[in-house]
Amino acid sequence: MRPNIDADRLREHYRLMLRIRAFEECAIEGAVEKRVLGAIHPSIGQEAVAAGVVSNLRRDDRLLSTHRGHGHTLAKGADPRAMMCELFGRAGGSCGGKGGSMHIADFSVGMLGANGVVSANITIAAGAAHAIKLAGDDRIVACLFGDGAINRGPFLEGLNWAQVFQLPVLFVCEDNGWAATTRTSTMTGGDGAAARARSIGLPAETVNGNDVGAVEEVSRAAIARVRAGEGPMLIHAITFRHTGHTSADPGAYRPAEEVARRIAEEDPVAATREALRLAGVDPAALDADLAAARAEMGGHAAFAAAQPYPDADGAFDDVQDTGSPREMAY
Ligand SMILES: Cc1ncc(C[n+]2csc(CCOP(=O)(O)OP(=O)(O)O)c2C)c(N)n1
Repeated sequence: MRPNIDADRLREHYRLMLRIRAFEECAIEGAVEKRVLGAIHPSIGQEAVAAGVVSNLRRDDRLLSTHRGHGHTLAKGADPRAMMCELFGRAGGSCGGKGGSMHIADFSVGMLGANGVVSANITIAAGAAHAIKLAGDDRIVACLFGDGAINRGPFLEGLNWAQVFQLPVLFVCEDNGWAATTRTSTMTGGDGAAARARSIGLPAETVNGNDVGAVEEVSRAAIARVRAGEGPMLIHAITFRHTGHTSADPGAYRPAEEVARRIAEEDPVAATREALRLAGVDPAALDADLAAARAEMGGHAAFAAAQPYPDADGAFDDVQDTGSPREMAY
């Protein structure tokens, strides 16, 4: 852990990472009980990226996330109770219970959407950043995506557009080494995300994505630069997800000994706890943080499970209406 961060700030990150992990553990329990339907993509092991990048954004900054976006969304300040209701498909959910895990948006905190279409959030981020540039204020956009996303077209299109128009957007490649069941290095030419960004003129930095202090240091500098109008940047954060691709995926395609070793050596929550202990924080207080996170998220899950499903009359509210093809033909 880098010594760039004081114990109070590190404790804030620790608590946020515990809350993210507890949220997902409760969501997984809900999925096992078949009360959360649809895929849950846990970000367990990747919490330091959410904490180190997203918690340094302003509330009015914009955020675009992926199919693995609970941590990013919580770090942006979205209401965890509404998020849990959304996962449970209940009234009171962030999107009225009609979106689920992969489609959470909460415009009140600048969270423009999780996205199940790999890489699509990158071009949306460029569009949102262009809107901010036209508005002429100093908000910025942060867009997080996986390493698999860099092998799709919108990565080049979005980064190129942002670079050409010098847009206020911070791209963050959250590199867990896998794209679903495929080891990403086996399908990626060249040196990957940072090299590709630099090839079109975007400054890029690679960072240990399991070290929340390191992520914070790099992202604070990047956010300041982007906010100052100096154009887009990319952060390549190397991390590791503990679970298979979804909560229903045992991940049998990954070598068990590699998974066990990386969890033992790289878990950001354990590393942060150890850094706090070395800084003199009483381990009992750190245990209390964990208990508080679990109690909070368990309470939200119990609340969500007791809520009614959305009213059928509202099924067509808040959906795009382009008219029926029959009407348009006449
Ligand atoms: C356009 C598109 N193609 C394929 C998929 C199926 N799919 C879902 S997640 C995923 C892998 C994404 O890998 P990565 O971007 O590295 O994110 P990770 O799941 O590792 O966090 C794929 C191929 C999809 N959702 N969208």
